[in-house]
Amino acid sequence: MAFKELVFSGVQPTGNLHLGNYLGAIKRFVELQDRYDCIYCVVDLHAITVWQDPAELPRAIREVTAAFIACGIDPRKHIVFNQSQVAEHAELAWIFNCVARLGWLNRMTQFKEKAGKDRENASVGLYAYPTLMASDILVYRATHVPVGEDQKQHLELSRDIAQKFNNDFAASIRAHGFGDTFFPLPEPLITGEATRVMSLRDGAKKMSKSDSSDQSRINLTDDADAIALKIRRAKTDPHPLPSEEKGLEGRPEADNLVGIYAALAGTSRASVLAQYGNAQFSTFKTALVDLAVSKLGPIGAEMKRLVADPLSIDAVLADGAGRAQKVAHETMKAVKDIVGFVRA
Ligand code: AQP
Repeated sequence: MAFKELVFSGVQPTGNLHLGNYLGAIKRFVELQDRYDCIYCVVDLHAITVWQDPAELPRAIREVTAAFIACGIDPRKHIVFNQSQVAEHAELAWIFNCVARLGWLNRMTQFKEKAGKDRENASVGLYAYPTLMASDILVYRATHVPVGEDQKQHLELSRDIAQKFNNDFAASIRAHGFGDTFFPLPEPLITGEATRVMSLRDGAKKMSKSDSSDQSRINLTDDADAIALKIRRAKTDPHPLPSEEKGLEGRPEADNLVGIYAALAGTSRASVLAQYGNAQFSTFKTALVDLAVSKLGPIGAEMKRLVADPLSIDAVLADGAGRAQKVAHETMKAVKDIVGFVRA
């Protein structure tokens, strides 16, 4: 069956939105708006899989919404909302909990990383995170999902869940007139030069909101001085930049900074190296500071302006949630029929 092309993606309101979230996800969301209908979600149900202070969470939800808008997402043409306002996400997630297999979830590396050694003390929600993510996407029967590299495994699981639901319920799907398949197999969109931005302090670690060192990441709300300081202090190696991409192999910090430059400038690593090959890091970092400040400065300023008016942000979220809920509700009616529930 041919599905209408639709983009869905989400960002957790867990504080400290950073350059990785921007280059790996939000910047890509903006670019896709011209080609697709898009639904962009502040995934607050995902956020509480680890402890969130109830006094802080509303601010974090509004800050991600502000980031979406400040980066250029148009909430009138597309849909922007927070997940907890559309109950169908959690409803479909339960059904997917009964479709997904324990063995599949046991393979998820993000759970292993986040639960760490204290696995027994991790929330059930953290373990079941990927089934909720599948439901976020599939409750809209979305076909394309822009994400950073770290979400690839979860996307593959979403495809497995969609496939198993389609297979398990094939007869019922046909009997209810939905053709041969009910859910599309959503395609990950993981492209560009910054699909995995690394920590500025350690080229082997992903740049992350939860890293205890603020020096490891550039926050979208950092001012010019903070951006400059963090880039100047970023870990490097003693050699000048290579003039070809091959020369970045085995040099994770150099590769990271060149990738960040390329993604911010909208160009490729190769063309950055054509310009800065053989340059010392001091020269390259000065150019990177100028570029980062010119691209991120206006975003940070606009985010601050938007979060100062929480009522306007809440109105955007309420409007988006209303429109999202209409689509999600239709999907859930069909899913209930397919599964065999009795409904009014
Ligand atoms: N370092 C990164 N490079 C490229 N893309 C990234 N993303 C996250 N980190 C990087 C992408 O940003 C989107 C939103 O991510 P998220 O906030 O929902 O959760 P996450 O992937 O768990 O991000 P963090 O920053 O690492 O958060 P914490 O520390 O809370 O776990 C996703 O598309 C993600 O791929």
